Amino acid sequence: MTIIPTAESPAVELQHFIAGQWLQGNGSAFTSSNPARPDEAVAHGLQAGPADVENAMASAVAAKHGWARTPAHERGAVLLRTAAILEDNASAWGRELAREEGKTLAEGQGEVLRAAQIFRYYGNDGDREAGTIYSSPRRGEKILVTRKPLGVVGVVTPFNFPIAIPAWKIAPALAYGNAVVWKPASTVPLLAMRLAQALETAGLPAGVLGLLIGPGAVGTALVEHPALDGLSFTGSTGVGRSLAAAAASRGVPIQAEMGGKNAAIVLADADLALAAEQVMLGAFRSSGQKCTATSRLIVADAVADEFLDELRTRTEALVVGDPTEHATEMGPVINDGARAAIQRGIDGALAQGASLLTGGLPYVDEEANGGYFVAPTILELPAASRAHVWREELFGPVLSIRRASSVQAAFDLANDSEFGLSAALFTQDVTLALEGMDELDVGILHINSESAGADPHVPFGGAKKSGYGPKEQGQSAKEFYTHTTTVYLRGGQAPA
Ligand code: UN1
Repeated sequence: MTIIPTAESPAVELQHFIAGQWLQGNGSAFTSSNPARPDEAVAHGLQAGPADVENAMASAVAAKHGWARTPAHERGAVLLRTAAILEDNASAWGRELAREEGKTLAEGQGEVLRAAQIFRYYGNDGDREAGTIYSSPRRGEKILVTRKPLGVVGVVTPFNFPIAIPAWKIAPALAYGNAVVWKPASTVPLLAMRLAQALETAGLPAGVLGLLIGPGAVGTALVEHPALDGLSFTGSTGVGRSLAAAAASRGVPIQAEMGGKNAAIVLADADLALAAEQVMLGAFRSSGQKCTATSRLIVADAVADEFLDELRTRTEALVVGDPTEHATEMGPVINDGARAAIQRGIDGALAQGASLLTGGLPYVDEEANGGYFVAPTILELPAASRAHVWREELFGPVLSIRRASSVQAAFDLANDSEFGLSAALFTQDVTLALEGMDELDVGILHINSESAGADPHVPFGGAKKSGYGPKEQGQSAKEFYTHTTTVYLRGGQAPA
């Protein structure tokens, strides 16, 4: 296929970063496109193939020892320079992110700055503790627990945070001395190339980072590679489980962040205006394409009608459109397959008796140029309904509602899911907030704020089937990307 770039935004040539060089791939031809204007190519070229995986792994193996022995402060300096480059380019790269992923300009720029913040956090980690020293039961001895990198880690990342999720895997992996081979989602190659470019410019030695843009087979080849020492994955539950099984069969440590079906719970005493604003942001920011997005709402009977009115009004005021326009508040979803799956979920719920508060129909706009738009949609499910939209992650701007007759019923409904990533609880009563902390089976709980969001210094990850293996970020990242050596240290002379 020949791609003719538009004059305004020429398509970029797909390149992979292997052994410190930018190379064409040896896989099949691929074009990524703007989800708001699918006829506009963003990047095109050859994907990575098996020989590229071999080369990236071989150069990572060759580089890992030198990087592991580089002082943590020097490694940190590379990450701090990367942070500065991300900050300098936040506006331009944020715009590219909006164009290739579909989130808004503000979210795109915010995400590049968030990646910078993550690199800055881990760049400063050389100053933090590097192990523990214990006393020994034996005279003349101390016991030290030191940390060492795993070696070569694979990083497999999704489309929905093209630079922040890679940052929160790659920054700690590098900070703690690992070499990284990274396979981003092939729908967002441009931002992946930008991040690798930033690390290269910041002085990362050749081979310490490999970037392979390609299909799922590249991730499978990574996890099956005999030289791989660890794997960090974020994406769908199905892929996460099969990578986890492959990693386990080889004894390779894995962290897998997978789906969510996150509930917002609005209790009768909540500040309804605050709750409506936060639920709207949690459900529809980034078109609901976050594993932490609010996709279920449980509202106390006593305030349900008033709350839903408020929520509908705010939702209908959202400006949906081309994400590269400043006024836009919600863009498209990533591709046609995603849009079709979301539409099937909505249609299925309606067929099972759900009522539509707003949205639902395929989004039609003269200006939309065939973009993958879905209207922000709110569905109220009949009592006791466990429709597909209630159980399964649709990864789109769809919120399903059920009413609860008591606080306990609300918590039970929130826990009625195989997933347990995050939840948002709205109440002004500290007793009920404490109750929610005990009752809600989630890895992340927001009390009076939306269900999405993460910070680099605290653990991120889910309970139940949302996560597998150690959590991400903060101290958990250090624990995942290193192993410990327990050292029994005595002096070198025989006692007199
Ligand atoms: C956020 O809530 O800001 O894939 C981050 C995801 C999550 C990241 C969420 N791993 O959506």
